[in-house]
Amino acid sequence: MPATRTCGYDPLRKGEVASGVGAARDQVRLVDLNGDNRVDYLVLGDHGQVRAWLNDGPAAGGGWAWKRTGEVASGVGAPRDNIDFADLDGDKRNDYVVVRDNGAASGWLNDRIPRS
Ligand SMILES: [Ca+2]
Ligand SMILES: [Ca+2]
Repeated sequence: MPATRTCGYDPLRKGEVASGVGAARDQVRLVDLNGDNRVDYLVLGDHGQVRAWLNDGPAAGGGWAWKRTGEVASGVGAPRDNIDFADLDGDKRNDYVVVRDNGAASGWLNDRIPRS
């Protein structure tokens, strides 16, 4: 039986792309950190610290390949809920952004994470 389509999307033949690392859903972000056009898997801590797994694409033996990089941001004193990611300088690497409760935003450029 063919897999069900959803609004024009075909289901991935690879199925699950990440099995998780023990973090809760509200800690996980999918963001392209290294500018290779593949979203990477991020886990944010309570104080805005970020651990990352870079997306290496489909694995040869099935499933998806992720390269653990460890902590890529130690946080800047803002809670997880205030952290966002956006490419501020146009280099295709998403940068670290804190959006405060009054709507003001501050950014930290991402210039250390190598492309795969
Ligand atoms: Ca990436
Ligand atoms: Ca950037």
